[in-house]
Amino acid sequence: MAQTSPSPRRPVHVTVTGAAGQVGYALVFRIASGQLLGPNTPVVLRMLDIEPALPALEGVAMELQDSAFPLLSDMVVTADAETAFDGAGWALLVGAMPRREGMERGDLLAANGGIFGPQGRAIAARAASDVRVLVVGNPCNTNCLIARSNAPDIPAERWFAMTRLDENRARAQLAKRAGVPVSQVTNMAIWGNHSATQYPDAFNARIGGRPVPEVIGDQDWLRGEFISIVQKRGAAIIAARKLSSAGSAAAAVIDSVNAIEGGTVAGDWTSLAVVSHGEYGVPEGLQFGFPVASDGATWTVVPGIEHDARARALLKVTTDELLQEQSLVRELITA
Ligand code: NAX
Repeated sequence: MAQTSPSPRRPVHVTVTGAAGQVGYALVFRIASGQLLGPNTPVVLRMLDIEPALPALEGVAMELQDSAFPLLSDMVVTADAETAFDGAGWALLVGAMPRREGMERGDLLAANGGIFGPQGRAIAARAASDVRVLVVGNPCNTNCLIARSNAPDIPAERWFAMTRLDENRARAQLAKRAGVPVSQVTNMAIWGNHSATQYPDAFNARIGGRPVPEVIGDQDWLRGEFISIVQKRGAAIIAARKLSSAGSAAAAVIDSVNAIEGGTVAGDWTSLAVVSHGEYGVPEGLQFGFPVASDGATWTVVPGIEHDARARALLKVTTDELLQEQSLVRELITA
């Protein structure tokens, strides 16, 4: 009897903005090879960048073609946001306005608001009805808040900003200090803003199932140098590479989407900045880095994590920074 092969799955459209940039370059090959959505899901890559970057982006598309990825069913290269988000099941918002010399924080936020507000509206107008959005471009928490508020018909639960790179950096530092493989480090949460005020919480993390402070006895290091290394790791990469993190950022995008779609391991969590519903006293509506557990269909902020007075003070610093960012872009937030 002739064997019938299973009908091929319909491709998922994945939009990457800023696709001609360095994170984009590291990311699109991983998406096309199946690492974002798995080995059975074909993808259509929809790559957006600004007009002057399109020739370079065409070159990236040529390289993707030359890679002959079996799962890459089509590509779109465009400078038009509505075209880019057409039918998107995942929107990975990487492109952003970088901080230029002499630019005030408010100017940077406003310039990015000019990108993320229209992109939010374009996603609402054109993306698939089940679209999910991960914002990477900085300042990613507030950019995500702006985009989300410009797409009020898309449930707030579908919007994420990336704190997973910080988590991965933290896990790697703890593993190195304890002399164990990084896979032994679990329950590592990044709280708050993806910025130098973030709180990487080693006190609730685990190594081989044991609380980190039991394994790494040096509490001063956990409270001091560890936090500072993680908070400043992005700057250390720039100092060494003269370019910001790109390969590790792309890896963290893959990890973030895999955790959301594939679920987190029971008892563990992933770090994601998600909409606050007031958990842990964080003001409602902020896009705040929390420990998140996912079953692949829905996610929740992990409840019941204890913080001592020092941790609470650090959480207040990062919360205040996000509130300040929010107040600087108040007029760009429409809902
Ligand atoms: P690049 O400057 O290499 O690339 C950015 C790309 O975005 C450029 O090709 C640019 O033309 C494009 N772009 C600018 N405005 C755009 C618009 N309106 N629509 C579409 N594309 C637009 O930066 P790269 O190193 O790739 O970093 C990208 C963003 O990720 C930056 O904002 C960076 O700060 C942020 N990062 C965030 C991380 C996180 O953990 N959340 C880590 C990695 C990264 O530093």
